[in-house]
Amino acid sequence: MKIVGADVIVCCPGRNFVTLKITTDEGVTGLGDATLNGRELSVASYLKDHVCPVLIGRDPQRIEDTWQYLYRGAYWRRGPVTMSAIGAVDMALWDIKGKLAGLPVYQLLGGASREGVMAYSHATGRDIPETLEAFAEHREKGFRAIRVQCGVPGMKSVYGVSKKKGAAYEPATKGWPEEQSWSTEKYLDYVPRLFEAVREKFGFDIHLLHDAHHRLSPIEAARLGKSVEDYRLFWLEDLTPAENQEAFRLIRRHTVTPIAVGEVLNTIWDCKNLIEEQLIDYIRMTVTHAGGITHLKRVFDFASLYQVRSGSHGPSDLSPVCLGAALHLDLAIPNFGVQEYMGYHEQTMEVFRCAWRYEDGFMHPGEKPGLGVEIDEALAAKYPYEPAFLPVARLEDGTMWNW
Ligand code: CS2
Ligand code: MG
Repeated sequence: MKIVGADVIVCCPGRNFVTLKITTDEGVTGLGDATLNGRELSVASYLKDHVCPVLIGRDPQRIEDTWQYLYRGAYWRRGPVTMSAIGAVDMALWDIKGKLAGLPVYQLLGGASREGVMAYSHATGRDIPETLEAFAEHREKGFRAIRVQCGVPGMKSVYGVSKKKGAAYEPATKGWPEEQSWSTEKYLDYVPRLFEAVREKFGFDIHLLHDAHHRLSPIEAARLGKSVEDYRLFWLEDLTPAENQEAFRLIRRHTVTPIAVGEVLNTIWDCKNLIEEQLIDYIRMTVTHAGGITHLKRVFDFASLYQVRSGSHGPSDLSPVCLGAALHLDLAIPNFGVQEYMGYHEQTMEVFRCAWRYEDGFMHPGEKPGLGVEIDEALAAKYPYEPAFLPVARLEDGTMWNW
């Protein structure tokens, strides 16, 4: 069997997505997500100009060999662009493998290890009352795990909070990077009150998550983790930038609040110390940005040795193909933790037809052979790419900060 086609589909049904479609000489096709928010065209070019040409003629069944060929063969290693391109190829080849076997991919990964995949959604508000309202709505939808993010008095905008009440949160803005101002002091003084209000109103039955989005120093992260221990969070995410994995030793010394890291990481090397020193409790890497199912399963298997569980990134800026692939992994691995599920724009769900489903707090990839997601290419063509950038953040004195 040979690969005869590898096409990159860039479209914008509600937001930009990059999808790779691989076609075999027997007419079997596979899809992979290659979306990197704010840098979509970089991955599209990496695929079109450097990867797709060398896929033609290869045996699509040789998934591991293709992964090693693309990882070692590039010479230049790691990074979100390279690993997203490899991730898309890997997803598409697993999709083909499943279709050839007539099995959903999770069956090829060892079968189901649970009945369903617990999902968490996003409850956001411009203030605490609005966030509590959103929390109640998500509880009504059956979510057993809900992330809370809310505006902070004295700050014009805060990560994770949409500008209009009830509007879906989309960080990327068309045209030019939005400059946002950040005050750690205002944030640290305020956010514990958010968790206190949620626990006071809704109790402790629902898992409570929060994303600090790389904003704190290690000692500030330790202080936050310690100050919210009574609210028993499921996790605090991205407390501090994780390039320096040792920074988490300091945080770990001061708090028992569980820690999640990883959505901006893309190889096992980026999280090896975090896992083997048990500095984190959940690894957030995602199928697209972490080199596909083949590599992410390697990361999760390594993490299982240290009782670190998965918590894959699943925002609306990763395509339904990525979510489908994530759900196959989530269902099969022994150390599953939780799956992020923000939901998608209506136009997105018209272009991508999915076998995966959400029901009463849990998700399932479905039983269709392969990944179970298809793309309507004619409809996708009606939504051309629209340049969009993620915001940048500055401290109130103008110092560049981590968005
Ligand atoms: C966030 C993401 O979902 C999350 O945990 O960190 O929404 C992140 O901000 C976006 O994926 C960036 O494109
Ligand atoms: Mg995050």
